[in-house]
Amino acid sequence: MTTATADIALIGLAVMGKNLIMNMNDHGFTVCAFNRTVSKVDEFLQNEAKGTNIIGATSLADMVSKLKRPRRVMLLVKAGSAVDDFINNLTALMEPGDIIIDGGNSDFNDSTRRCKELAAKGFLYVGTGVSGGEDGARYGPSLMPGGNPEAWPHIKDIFQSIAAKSEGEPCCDWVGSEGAGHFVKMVHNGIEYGDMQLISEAYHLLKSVCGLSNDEISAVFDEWNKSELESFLIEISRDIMKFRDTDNVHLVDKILDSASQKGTGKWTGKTGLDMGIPITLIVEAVFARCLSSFKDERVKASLLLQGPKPKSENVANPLEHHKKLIDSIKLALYASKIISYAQGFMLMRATSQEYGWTLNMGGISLMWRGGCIIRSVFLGRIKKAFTTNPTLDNLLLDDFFNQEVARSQLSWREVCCTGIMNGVPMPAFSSALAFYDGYRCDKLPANLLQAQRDYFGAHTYELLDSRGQFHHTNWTGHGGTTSASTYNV
Ligand code: 2AM
Repeated sequence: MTTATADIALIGLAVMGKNLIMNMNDHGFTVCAFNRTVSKVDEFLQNEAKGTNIIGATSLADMVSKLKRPRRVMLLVKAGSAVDDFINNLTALMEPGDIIIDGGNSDFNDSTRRCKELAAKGFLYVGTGVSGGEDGARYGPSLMPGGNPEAWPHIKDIFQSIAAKSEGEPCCDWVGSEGAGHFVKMVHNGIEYGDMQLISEAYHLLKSVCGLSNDEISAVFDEWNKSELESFLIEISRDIMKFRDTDNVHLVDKILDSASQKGTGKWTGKTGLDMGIPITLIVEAVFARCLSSFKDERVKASLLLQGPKPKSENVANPLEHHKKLIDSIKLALYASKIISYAQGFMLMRATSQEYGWTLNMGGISLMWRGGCIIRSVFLGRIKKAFTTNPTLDNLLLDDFFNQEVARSQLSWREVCCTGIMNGVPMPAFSSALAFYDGYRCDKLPANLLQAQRDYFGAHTYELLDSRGQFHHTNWTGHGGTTSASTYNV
């Protein structure tokens, strides 16, 4: 009979899975490795895992027999049916009280379903976001676990040990119930799309309007990385801008300007639409990638469609000459980033309320503070805002962020005008500003919208002084007085 010696089993020996196993091993846990293609277990044991305490399994039954109770099994396999198949096979071999963790990029709706299905059979399900790429998985990822809360005490030690640390605190805490972990990871990815788009728009302006060279842009990013914008994405952008290919030409200039996506930004956008939350910046970032993919059409259009073209004057020292504009671009990026996070947290708050997850907002900021792609100093500030006021309605209402936007906004407006007058597209900068102006507007033109809806579709309207009561007007003097209740526009 096999002795149960392993603390946890991990299924899925692709890059992320292998690195997480190595990380767990470094922290003193005995891990049993398994994979659909079983030959990869031996390969792993004979290579990366050689000389460690990692053990392997020859079948799922063998793997289960090697686990201490309650058994903990983590899946890092392709999202979708592979997860369901493994869950079905595992439940036939495991016992109630055992824990199944999905660390893949699963849709949070699937995780909610799995959590409920497994709870009905007595199993504890966890869906966890894992961020930080290969390096993060190996040396400290950001982990966002959610699901059945009864599982947390049994996995907390392993998870918090292997997670990245920020100021001594693990970038991992319990996120909330059901699919909350994968939901928070999805929003993280959406925000990542926004951050990347904002930096790209700054790059476009620095290059086209200020006429900076790649090395000069790298120097600007280096400066920004010593400020409130200090973050992993600014840091890598600095390094990318100065990176030269083997022929000494900047690699960035050779890369096709057509961005692809794996879908989590799109999922975030869809969830925003479903929940009625205006995450405009994330959605614009997704659409900017879509537009970029029309490369051939854009090249044709560039020859036909009229509009201003940025004039990059030939000045001796563009960094000095455009100092004021460069500083303004930085503030425009900063203010837009505040809007992006404010929108992301609005989505998390609304979804948390809708599903009764009680998401831990301060904890989420800390989980993103280190280990993941959007890690930044800025997230420390967000954590502070939620520590001061755990029920904060909107990040923009926090004193610090309110003042930061206030001090940045003139520059932000000037940058948007400059971009528009030079024909440089800035969907994220400008939609962030439109959101800000909309959010702080006590009277929007939606009264006219309601009147239009009532005029053509009898959809009714409320009056300023009698909210909650719905009225219909016969605007034309002909037509009926019956209001519409069967369809909506
Ligand atoms: P493989 O090595 O046998 O292909 C990432 O692709 C990981 O997910 C790999 O460990 C891969 O196993 C696993 N995987 C992908 N599709 C799978 C499926 N349909 N069933 C089981 N495992 C799968």
